[in-house]
Order: sequence, then structure tokens, then C-alpha cells
Amino acid sequence: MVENTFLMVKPDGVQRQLIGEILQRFERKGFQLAGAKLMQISQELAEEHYGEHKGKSFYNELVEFITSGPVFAMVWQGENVIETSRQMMGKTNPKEALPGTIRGDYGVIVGKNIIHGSDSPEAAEREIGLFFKPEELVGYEKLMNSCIY
Ligand code: DAT
Ligand code: MG
Repeated sequence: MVENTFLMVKPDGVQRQLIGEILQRFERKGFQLAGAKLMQISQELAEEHYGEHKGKSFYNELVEFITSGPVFAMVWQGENVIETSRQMMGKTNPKEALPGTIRGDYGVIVGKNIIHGSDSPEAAEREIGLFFKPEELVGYEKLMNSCIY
């Protein structure tokens, strides 16, 4: 099923100049970029985005980190993109993430794990709506699709 997902290069990934590297992985995989922007997350947006973690020991640190500098927010589209992008990111803790995954290749500690990705269709819809206005998303026919599908 063709899905949309929300992916975001976190402040550590932006500072480490990994935006291009990360974009390239999803482009080369064959997924389609539907929207992207460099932005500073407000305290309110951070708390809403990470609402499911409120009350956990790392919550304050997480909100502080995600608002500490610019992030690169993206919407990607493709067959099974939600699950596949999570696999491409690797496990939450880079210590456990396999080489070849984004977190496995570039991260060291769980608090600075480079990238966020929606973990379910419900989360994807919610997060896309939090970060993007409908008019910021672009639908188009990618000519290379006939080589991918
Ligand atoms: P993911 O980002 O893989 O979806 P998550 O939703 O469980 O993981 O947690 C959100 C973020 O919170 C995660 O990317 C990094 C941080 N985090 C999770 N567990 C943590 C922990 N035990 N200690 C510190 N930070 C943690
Ligand atoms: Mg999560």
C-alpha cells in the first residue's frame, strides 16, 4: 500500500551536516519526497509531537534536545514506507542499531540518534498534520516510478 510518513533529521543530524546523506538514502531507495523544510521546533510543537513520552524519565531532555537547533522535516511517500523507513533508521538506541542503518552508521547514544520517523500509519498522519500544512505537500508523478514499481 502506498503510504506517507513523517521523517525528521534531528538537531544533531543537521549540525553534523547529514541532511544530504539522509535525503540520498531515501531517494536512492526509490521513495518519493512530498515535502521538506528546515525549521526551528517550538516548545509547544515539541511537547505535542512527543506527547506519548510525557512523564518518562527522558522526556524533558528529549524536548530540550529537539528544540535546541534547527531540524529538517520531511514527508516521504511510497509502498510500505512507514515500516521500511523505520528499518532504514535502525533501532532507537544506536548502540543496538545495525551497521548500514542511519542510526547504526552515524549515531552513538540514544539521546542523539540523528533521525525521527513515524512508527505507525496513525502516527504518520498525526505527525504530518503537526508539521505540514496541506499546501506544503506536493503530489506529482515521479517518472522513475515505472523503474521502481
Ligand atoms: P523512536 O525515535 O525510535 O521512535 P521512541 O519513540 O521510543 O523512539 O523515543 C523517542 C526518542 O526519545 C528517541 O528517538 C530517543 C529518545 N529516547 C527514547 N528512549 C530513551 C531513553 N531510554 N533514554 C534517553 N532517550 C530516549
Ligand atoms: Mg517514536
